Amino acid sequence: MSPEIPQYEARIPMNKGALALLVHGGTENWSPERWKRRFDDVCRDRRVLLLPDAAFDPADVHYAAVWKPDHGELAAFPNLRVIFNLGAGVDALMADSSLPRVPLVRVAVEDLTGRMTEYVALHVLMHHRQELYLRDSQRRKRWAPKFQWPASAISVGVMGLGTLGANAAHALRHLGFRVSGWSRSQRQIDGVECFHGNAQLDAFLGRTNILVCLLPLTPDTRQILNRELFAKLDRSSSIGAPVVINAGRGGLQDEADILQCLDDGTLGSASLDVFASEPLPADSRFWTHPKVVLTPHNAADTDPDEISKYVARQIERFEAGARLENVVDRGRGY
Ligand code: NDP
Ligand code: OXD
Repeated sequence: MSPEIPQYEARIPMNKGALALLVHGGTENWSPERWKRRFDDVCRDRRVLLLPDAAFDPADVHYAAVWKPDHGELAAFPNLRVIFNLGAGVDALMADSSLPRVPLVRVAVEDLTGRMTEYVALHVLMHHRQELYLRDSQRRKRWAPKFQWPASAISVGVMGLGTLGANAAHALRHLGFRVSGWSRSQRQIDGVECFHGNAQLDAFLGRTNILVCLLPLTPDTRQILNRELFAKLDRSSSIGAPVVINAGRGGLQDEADILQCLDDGTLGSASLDVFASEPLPADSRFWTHPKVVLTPHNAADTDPDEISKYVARQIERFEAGARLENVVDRGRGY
């Protein structure tokens, strides 16, 4: 946590400040009414205000649970104590220069972590087991098996060894892959070769055949997935041209570079869950590119049941004087 943001002491006695819900998503999972029902269930002795419709006094709001609120929306609450982001990534909030200087808590729960690990395992295995080739063969009614190498012949490199990356790295290790990881600060994970910082990035890339990106989007990581980086990946394994899997944020990738690198063979294939512009525009080449496996930003869905309980528990702890968990360090941006 950056020094200028106080880790508030609970003030006792404390009246039950209201919880404002600001959810702008649009997809089924982000239905504001669904979130409101969940929060009503788990915050029974507290007013849960679904904005923008609720009639309320902004001064009553002590907590806000949000997903992609409009810039300036949170600044309207003079007595706000904690902001709870309803997802793991806080890049949308960090882009709001009027964001109140109160603790910002992000999601880090087993449910979300497990879902992301499923996505990573699925997509690493898909490329490793040559599924693009096999599905194409099936469509063409072509019985043409190819040599299949073992997992131990492939090095998977995970960029970002936080809550999600570390868990995915463990699972890949159990599947038999050689696994390495890259983070900002030094990490130690059993069975995973850990690299950190810009000085060790090239060494990490040079031993990676399948690159999995689970970084947060910050000024330091924007467009880090670009041609220069792809050219440093190892092409000498059985899989041949390296593979990129990005489930972090679209802003982490240079999309023109990815398309060109797939076309000229710098990359063999890619799985992309996130894009610079979402929903992905209908005229994007990613939709139909034969080397791309595309998913609509649902690698790890946020489950309203789990996350509303997580937020309610954190509020209880906070009001009992305990420290909040998973507070974003605004200096680092994640
Ligand atoms: P964490 O904050 O737990 O981990 C982030 C990791 O990235 C840390 O290991 C951190 O290093 C590393 N990192 C950050 N900046 C740098 C840098 N400049 N250089 C090297 N390493 C860096 O995040 P989570 O694992 O919980 O989530 C990661 C991201 O996944 C989220 O920010 C979000 O964007 C995305 N996400 C996507 C979802 C989807 O459905 N597609 C769902 C959920 C999340 P260090 O360990 O040293 O701090
Ligand atoms: C998240 C997401 O950040 O769903 O949690 O993208």
